[in-house]
Amino acid sequence: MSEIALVCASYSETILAANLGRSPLLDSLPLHVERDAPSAAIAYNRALDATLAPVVVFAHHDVYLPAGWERLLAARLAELPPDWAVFGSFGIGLDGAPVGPVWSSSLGMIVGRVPIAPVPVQSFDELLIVLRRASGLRFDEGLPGWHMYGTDIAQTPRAAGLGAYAGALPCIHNDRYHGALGADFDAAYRFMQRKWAGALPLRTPITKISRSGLHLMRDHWRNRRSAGLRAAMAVGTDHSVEALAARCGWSHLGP
Ligand SMILES: [Mn+2]
Repeated sequence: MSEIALVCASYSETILAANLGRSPLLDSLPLHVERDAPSAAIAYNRALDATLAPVVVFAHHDVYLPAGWERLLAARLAELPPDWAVFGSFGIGLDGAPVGPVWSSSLGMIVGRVPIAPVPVQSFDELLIVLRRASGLRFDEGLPGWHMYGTDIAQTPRAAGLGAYAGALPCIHNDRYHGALGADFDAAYRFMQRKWAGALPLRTPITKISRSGLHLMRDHWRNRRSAGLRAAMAVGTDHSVEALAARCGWSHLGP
């Protein structure tokens, strides 16, 4: 098991204990937790420096990895082309289609197409990102805050001739309903607009990064308009993660 390091940046021991902390693989694998980092990029680079394993799994504290997940991960990694640098449970394909599947508590459903083979992606949802250390890839500490790092970490290897893929690696994202995109989201958007000006437009799981930035305004407006509907779809975060996995048929994963 030492070929993978499991990493989490967490601001809440309660959320961590109720979700990622309940994952069965923690019986045989230590969890490396980064606390009090000023940004996701800094937290994840600190974790890269603090671990040695050739494969590093970065998971949100509100993610649950059902029994057998690590065997399925090994099977998915074995399917990847040799150019792979990053792999994720949920991403946006080059055609704009979502690739999964994962359960989302904030949406109350399983999201993402289920690919038969790994799919190249332009962005990842940050819920779960797998990085191959030998790629030399690191997170860009110029990116502020806790948004968009799943898009940046997909674009960086692609610009260097390496691969970013998503594939069928189910997990539970017990995320809470979010009403609005904040100023920190806008700051990340502006950073990505400048950094990837030559690659725009880029689709993320949340929005579209465009030269004009009109999509950010549109999504602020859509978010306000759909707030009630989305709140009604969310199932809340007080269900046990084992029960959510069972509802999805994911109590025991296997290749
Ligand atoms: Mn999350």
